Amino acid sequence: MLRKLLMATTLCLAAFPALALDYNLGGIKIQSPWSRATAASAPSGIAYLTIVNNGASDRLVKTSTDVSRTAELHTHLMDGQVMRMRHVPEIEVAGGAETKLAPGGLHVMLIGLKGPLKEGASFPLTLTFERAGTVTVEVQVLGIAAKAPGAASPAPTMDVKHKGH
Ligand SMILES: [Cu+2]
Repeated sequence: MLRKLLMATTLCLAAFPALALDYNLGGIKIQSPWSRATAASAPSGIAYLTIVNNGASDRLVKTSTDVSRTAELHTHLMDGQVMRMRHVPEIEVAGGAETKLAPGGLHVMLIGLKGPLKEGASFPLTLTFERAGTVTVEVQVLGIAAKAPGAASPAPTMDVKHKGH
């Protein structure tokens, strides 16, 4: 029974494709840049993306955007029982590997938002790699509680189906 339910959930998720917005920069591919909507008074926002590097090892050294004063590279570290964010000067992007900027880990911190990020909107984010150079991607703003692109808001029909279990 549980197995069936899990399978149904998997199928539902598969029916909602991730935002198919990829950007190529030499051997580097940037997949599905996304962000969360922010409350009106929020001083900062967060952006996530996946970097697939099919070329030589590289480093993400700088990010910038016009929606906030600065865009810093951050990571999360456990400090005892407390999860803290910490600024990192660069992010290693190993060759032949995938580097994820995702909730709970590496992310781009948008500090000093010039206005709230609104669900459904998008904004440009410029990424500079030490070797590959610079690429500007369009970041999709998802819901305020989104955990990943494509899994953000299950369609109502899915809930109806699951009520049968
Ligand atoms: Cu942060």
